[in-house]
Amino acid sequence: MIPHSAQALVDIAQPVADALAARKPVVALESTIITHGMPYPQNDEMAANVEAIIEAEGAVPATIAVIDGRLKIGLTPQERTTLARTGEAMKLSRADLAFAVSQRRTGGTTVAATMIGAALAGITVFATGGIGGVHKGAETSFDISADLDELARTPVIVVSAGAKAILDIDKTLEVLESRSVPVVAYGSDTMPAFWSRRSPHPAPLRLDTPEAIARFFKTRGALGLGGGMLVANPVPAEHEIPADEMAGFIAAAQEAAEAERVSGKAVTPFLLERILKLTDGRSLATNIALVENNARLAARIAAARTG
Ligand code: PSU
Ligand code: MN
Repeated sequence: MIPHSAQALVDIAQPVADALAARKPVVALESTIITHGMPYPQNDEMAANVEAIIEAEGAVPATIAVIDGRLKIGLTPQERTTLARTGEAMKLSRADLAFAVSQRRTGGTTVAATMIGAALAGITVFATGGIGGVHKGAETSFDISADLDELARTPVIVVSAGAKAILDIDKTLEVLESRSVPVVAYGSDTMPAFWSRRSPHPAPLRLDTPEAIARFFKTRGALGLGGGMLVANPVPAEHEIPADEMAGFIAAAQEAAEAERVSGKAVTPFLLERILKLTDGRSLATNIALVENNARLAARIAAARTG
């Protein structure tokens, strides 16, 4: 499956290789959420729980990361815990994935870089929390995540809880539309906003079953349309923080980022950490619940693709 030129650089964990060879469902998972999205030990617990949920659904999890210059498709529990504890991991997107491999570095892969790893290995379904997108104030900062370009070019289904509410959701949807990325809300007419089930934005497309999502993706491939697609799965009601409650915390975090002139890759981790503090950890509990919810749906989509 792996292109010849990449074979010497990539390690596919045995359970993942076996599942791919037997055409069993596999779900890719990102690792920036582990290295830069949550504190230790919650990051490690979250990653272990998410893998267990995927296994309970009958699929094989493949957490993707770069460890000592090896592009890993699937981590052992020990590798995962080591990654969760290290304070020195890079945050890797398309621009720096090969840098980390060539310099024998260690890093968490963002949505963009995880899509690249998944596609190299032949994995087409990927679960995460929230994608990167167009930041508030992007008209002056130009801060637009490389995740959006990756969704346009790499054929992987990304299951998320929408765009993080720290982003400008309107502008994020506009860019996705310009880049011809399908955005499918799962069982909802409105776009979810990560910690909240609803946003004021109507969903571009809606589907209500994993089978329908799998069929949509297959049809895109059959028509030669290429590229990925974004599934937006609302957080379960019992874990949500309503948008009007989150708005104040997000605005405060945003102001702090501007005051401290945070820029580039540091913006998303800074905002997430600040919001965690402002909400007394409540945002983290919701973040964990929504990733678990996305893992479950992703496993069902992966099963529908192979079934
Ligand atoms: N959502 C989270 N936590 C995270 C991220 C998203 O709840 O850590 C990460 C993802 O890896 C995403 C990245 O791809 O943030 C986007 O970063 P940037 O905005 O710098 O592209
Ligand atoms: Mn950015």
